[in-house]
Amino acid sequence: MKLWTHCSVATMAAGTAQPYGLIEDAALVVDGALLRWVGARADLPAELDAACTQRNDARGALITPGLIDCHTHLIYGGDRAHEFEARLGGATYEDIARQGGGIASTVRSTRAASADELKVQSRVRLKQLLGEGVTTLEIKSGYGLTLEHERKMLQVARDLGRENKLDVRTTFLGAHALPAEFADRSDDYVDEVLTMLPLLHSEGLVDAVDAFCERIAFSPAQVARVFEAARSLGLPVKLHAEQLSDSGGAQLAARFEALSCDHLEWLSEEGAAAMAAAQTVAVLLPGAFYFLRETKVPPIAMLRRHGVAIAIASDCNPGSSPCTSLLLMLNMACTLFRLTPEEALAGATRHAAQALGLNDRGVLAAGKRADFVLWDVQRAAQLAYALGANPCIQTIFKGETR
Ligand code: DI6
Ligand code: FE
Repeated sequence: MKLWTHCSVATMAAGTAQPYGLIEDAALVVDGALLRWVGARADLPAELDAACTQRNDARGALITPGLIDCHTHLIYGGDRAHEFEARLGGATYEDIARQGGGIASTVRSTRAASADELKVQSRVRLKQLLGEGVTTLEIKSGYGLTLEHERKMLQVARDLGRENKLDVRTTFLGAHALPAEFADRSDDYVDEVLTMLPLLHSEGLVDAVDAFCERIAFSPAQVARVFEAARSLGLPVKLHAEQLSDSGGAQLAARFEALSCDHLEWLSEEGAAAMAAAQTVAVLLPGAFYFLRETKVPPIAMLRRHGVAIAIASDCNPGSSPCTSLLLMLNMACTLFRLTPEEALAGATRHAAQALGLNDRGVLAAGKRADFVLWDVQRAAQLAYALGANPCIQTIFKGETR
C-alpha cells in the first residue's frame, strides 16, 4: 500500500460540513488502483500506517480528485481559424453553418485525415488536458458522419485511452450535423445513424449516445428515434440541448433518463424541472459561450433551485470552443456564469463523473478510484482563480504516478 501525507485533501464528497470536503493535515492510503483510506493524519489507524510500503511526502500540496472533462470533441482534422475571423467580421455561427461551413467543414477535414493523422493532431490537445490533471476524458465522434469515419474517430479515441494513463469514455454523436450528401433528407440520415449505432456498439466502440438537438441540426422527433435505438441497446444518452434556442430538448432527454444535457443557455423552467426529476446533470460549457460571444447565460439560479447537479467541461472542438484547459473553464464558469469556485470544482469532479454515469470516481473516499492530483496551491479556490496558470505538480492515475 502507498501513503501520502503532509497534504490537505479536497475530497469533494457531497454534503460535508467543510467546503470542498476539505481535510487539513490529511493522510491518504492507496491499495492498488483504489483508495483504501482518506482522513486526518491523526486518525490514521496504526496498522494501516504500518502496512504502507511506499511513503510519499506531498510537501504541503492540495490534493483533489483527478479532473474529469465530461464533454469534448477532442478528435478532429483541421481547424476553423478562418471562421473565427469571419465571425469577428460579423458572420454568426448559424450563418456559417447554413453556408456549408461550421461542423460540415470539420467533417470534410476529418474524413480526409487518416486515423494516424487524427491521432497525431489529437495527441497535442490531449497532452494539454493531461498536464492539468485530467484522469477521465469523454470524447465524442460526430465529425465522420459515415460508418467508416465515425468508426475511425471512435477507434482513435479508444487508442488514445490505451496509450495513456487516462480513462477515455466514448460517445457516439452520429446525429451531430446533416452531412452534405444527405442535404434535405435528414430523416434518411437518421436512418443511417440507426444502422451505424448497433454496428459500432457491437465493436465495443460506444459507451454513450449523444445528439445535437437544434434548428441547424436535428429535431426532437429525430433525436427521439436515436434515443430509442440507444435504449434498445442498453446505452445511456446525453444531449446537446438548448444551446442556440429552446427546442424542448431537455424535456425529451429527461424522458430517456439522460445522463446529461449540455450547453442549456436557453433552458426553460419545464426543462430544468424535468432534468431534476430524471437526475440529469446540467453540463455547462463556458468556453463555447465565451468563444461564440453569447450573451444569454444559462439559468444558474433556476438549476440551483431545482437541485440539478452542474458539471463544467471544455467542449474542446474546433468551431465553438478550441480549448484544452479545464482549469480555464473553472475560471470562466465563475466569472461568466457566477458559479462559486467550489461549484466549479465539483463540476469538473463529482458532477462530471455523474454526467458520465461513473460512480467510482470524482470524489476522494475509501473504495473510490485512486485518481488524484497534487496542486501547488494553498486553497482550493486558487484552481478557479488564476487565468492560464497550471499549478499541477503530479497526477496519480489508478494508484500510479503518471
Ligand atoms: N455544439 C457545440 O458546441 C459543438 N457541437 C455542438 O453540437 C460545436 C461543434 C463545431 O462547431 O465543430
Ligand atoms: Fe459539444
